[in-house]
Amino acid sequence: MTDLSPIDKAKFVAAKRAVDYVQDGMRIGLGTGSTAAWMVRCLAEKMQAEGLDIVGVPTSTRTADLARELGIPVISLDEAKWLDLTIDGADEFDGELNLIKGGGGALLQEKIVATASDRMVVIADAAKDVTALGAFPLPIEVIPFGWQTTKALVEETLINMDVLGRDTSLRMNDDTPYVTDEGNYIIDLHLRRIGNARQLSLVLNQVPGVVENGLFIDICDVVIIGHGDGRVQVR
Ligand code: ABF
Repeated sequence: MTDLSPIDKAKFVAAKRAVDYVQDGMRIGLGTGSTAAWMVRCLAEKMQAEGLDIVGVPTSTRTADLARELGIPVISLDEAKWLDLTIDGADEFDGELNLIKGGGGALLQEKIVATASDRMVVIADAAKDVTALGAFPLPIEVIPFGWQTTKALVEETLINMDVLGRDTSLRMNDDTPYVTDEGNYIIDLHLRRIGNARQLSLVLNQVPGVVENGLFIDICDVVIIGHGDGRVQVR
């Protein structure tokens, strides 16, 4: 791994440290994103090297494809019923280990899987460490029906919220709306700084048409921070 760029080394070392939490017999939530992809690779290696009897519940079709390709047994969340551990990435994490997730468009399955786990371990490069959430646009998942009305209602809601910015944008995939694994759309909220993430998360999910938001409040138990020089911190 000496030929990795600093950012890839940071992601790799965090991912590798995270699989130390995996024990024989575990049911594991498998996250989405480039850092989580490193974790899936490290997990497959550990499973083979130690002959671990584990199963994975993926948080996206692309993670499911990678896990199967690497020989990790994949089952659905309903088959697993409950998970011992979920390891996933994040776009931002703050001092209380609250997160913004969803840059990869998988926030809904990620939040369901993380919540259905005894423990959630986040793996992230040091650039994701922030004093206040919000510099990264907050993704919300909305149903396609009446999405423009939903977007307008969300913007109205933001007027009374403790945020600096209030612009919103429909996430596009070239010239068509990005569509999630569940067939929904993503609206990104360009808030710049979120004063009260807990309150915002509750309020957003009350807006008709909003399925879920990318604020993970009181869900993450541990953050493993990777640095470009190979250092790892556990918080
Ligand atoms: C996923 O990890 C997403 O929720 C989040 O956007 C992404 C971070 O991606 P990366 O690890 O590629 O920076 O869980």
